[in-house]
Amino acid sequence: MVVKVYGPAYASTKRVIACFIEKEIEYDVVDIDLFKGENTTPEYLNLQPFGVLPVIQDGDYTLYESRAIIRYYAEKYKSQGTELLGRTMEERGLVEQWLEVEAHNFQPPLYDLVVQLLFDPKLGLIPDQKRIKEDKEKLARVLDVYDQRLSTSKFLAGDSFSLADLSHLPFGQFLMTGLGKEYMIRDRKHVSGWWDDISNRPSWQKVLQLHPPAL
Ligand SMILES: N[C@@H](CCC(=O)N[C@@H](CS)C(=O)NCC(=O)O)C(=O)O
Repeated sequence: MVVKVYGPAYASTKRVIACFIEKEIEYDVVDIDLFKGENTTPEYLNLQPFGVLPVIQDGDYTLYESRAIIRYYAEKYKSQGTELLGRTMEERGLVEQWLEVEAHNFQPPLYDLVVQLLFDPKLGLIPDQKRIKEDKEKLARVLDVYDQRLSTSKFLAGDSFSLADLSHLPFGQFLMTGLGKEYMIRDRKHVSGWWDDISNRPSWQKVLQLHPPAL
């Protein structure tokens, strides 16, 4: 059964697609254009009642929330493709810890920067400079913690690449390209080396090549 994934042009969906490629899971995409409101049609809301991307359909099984989806598939296909959940209970705990840090510390200020600096101007809205400054300060503090962690650990959860690292790719990519704030990564030696390791993986390069960003 080929899994259907909605909205490949958007960052949160790319988290899921990177996981599919690492786990060698076949998928088909359904394009959704947020700027045309295609996430607010009754058909889409029937699949994802909060109207955000992504959602997947696997036969008659429907699942939304990108991190729930990647956890589900990493567990379901544990022995296929790259092991992404850690090899021991302790590694699994660290994978979960850093997935939570990504969701609650890393992504929120970065998501807001993307909205303020990329989405809002496209909708004719004026970015809030005070919020942008606060977001950059918050993100800098988070990245300082990462730099410390990555000075003693090759990847966030230990010696091997895991969902914890993968989950940072879609929004980390905005720092490098869309937002032009690559200095936030490059000014931190260990974060910079880690970023090169994870973003040069064939899976992420394939995501970027197959699914160009909406903005
Ligand atoms: N927690 C959700 C968040 C998803 C999310 O924010 N998706 C964005 C695209 S990257 C979206 O659909 N935004 C449309 C909106 O907020 O109206 C997940 O990880 O699946």
